[in-house]
Amino acid sequence: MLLRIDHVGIACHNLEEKIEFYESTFGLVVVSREVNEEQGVREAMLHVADGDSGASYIQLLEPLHPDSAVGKYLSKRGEGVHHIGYGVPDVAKAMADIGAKGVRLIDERPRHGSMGASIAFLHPKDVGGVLTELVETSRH
Ligand code: MC0
Repeated sequence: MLLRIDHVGIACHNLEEKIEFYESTFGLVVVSREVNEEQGVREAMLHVADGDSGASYIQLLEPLHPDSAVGKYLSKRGEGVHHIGYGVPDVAKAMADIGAKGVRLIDERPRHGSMGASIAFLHPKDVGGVLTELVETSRH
């Protein structure tokens, strides 16, 4: 069902500062920057590696406002890993399959994600404290 780790989402206070850190420390390259009003974030995708089932990224997330998902996370927990995004072949099917196992779906239907992906979140309380995102993408 899961193809790869598509991305690890990292919450931060200052996107530009964190991009510079990841570029200078790890040599990563930004391949996309977006503002996602629906999700309340400004984000950047930094390419890490390519695999047979697609690429993997670090996603840096800065909140657009304090009462957004990432804003609340930052005020409660500070900067750090916010979620893991797994690549799936068919997000609607993965939602149905995983939801049938009793895991709460945060999204009723797939939403728009980074770089044209179709995404859906699973509740962290049902995944051992890990906010989990399903990601369907045609990008490789
Ligand atoms: C909250 N909790 C988390 C968490 N966020 N646990 C693990 N990881 C996280 N990221 C925990 C809190 O500590 C709290 O636990 C409980 O969940 C309720 O949290 P809350 O602060 O009261 O907040 P809620 O309930 O209003 O919302 C939490 C929820 C929300 C996960 C439902 O953040 C959500 O819908 N997230 C999905 C959307 C999202 O995160 N979007 C931003 C990334 P305690 O034990 O204290 O009760 S958008 C994105 O990433 C897109 C652009 C993409 O990838 O392409």
